[in-house]
Amino acid sequence: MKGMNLLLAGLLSAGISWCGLAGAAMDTSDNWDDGQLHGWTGNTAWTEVLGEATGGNPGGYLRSRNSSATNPSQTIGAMTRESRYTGDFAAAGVQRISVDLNLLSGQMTWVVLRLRYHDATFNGWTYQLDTSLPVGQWRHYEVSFDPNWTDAQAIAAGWQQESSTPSFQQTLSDVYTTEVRLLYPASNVAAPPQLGIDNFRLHAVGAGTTAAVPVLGPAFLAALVLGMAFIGYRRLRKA
Ligand SMILES: [Ca+2]
Repeated sequence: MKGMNLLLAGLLSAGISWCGLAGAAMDTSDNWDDGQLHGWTGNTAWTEVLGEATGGNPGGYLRSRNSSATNPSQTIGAMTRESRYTGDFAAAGVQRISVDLNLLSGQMTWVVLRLRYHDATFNGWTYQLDTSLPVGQWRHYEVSFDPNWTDAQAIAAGWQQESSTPSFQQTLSDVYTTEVRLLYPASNVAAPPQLGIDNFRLHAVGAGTTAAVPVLGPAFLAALVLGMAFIGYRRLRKA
């Protein structure tokens, strides 16, 4: 029983470490080098994302495309509702977002970064990343901002407010989805484009550091839990 308590204590302390890391101001990112989606989905009901193991910038990447023959929104893209990409950006110290994009095929009208507010009843704020991507080439984008900006400051910096969306500051205090959205022209409906996405990153500033912090992936966290469990087991053997 004592041994079991030690084992539980090991697992519990691993859990506490995990929570502590998740709560700190730190970067989060995906490079999709393992070909997995990591919680990203198509940006609408008519799109899907695929994890590609090669062809990224470098390694794996996320491929977005239409999932059905008809797509009334004429957009493709990817979004995430993962807690590490949503919630209170001011509290998390998020002040920059970067991403690599590649128009794999087809044509485009524009591609934006979109941060939606609170839940599905609201829209969000968008930032236009580009209106013309070269086909088959990776291009890097960085967007810096202050989550506490007034609307006037956000608009002056290039952000646009959609309908049914509160202020920039309120939106960034409760982000529902983080999204990359590409609109394509009506002339492209018969042969819709595909978009490659790689190295998506939220840069957090906080705890007195502006340096990028390595992202702790599921494998690291699993190893951490296993390690703590092993320590608990060793204590059990010695007890
Ligand atoms: Ca990659």
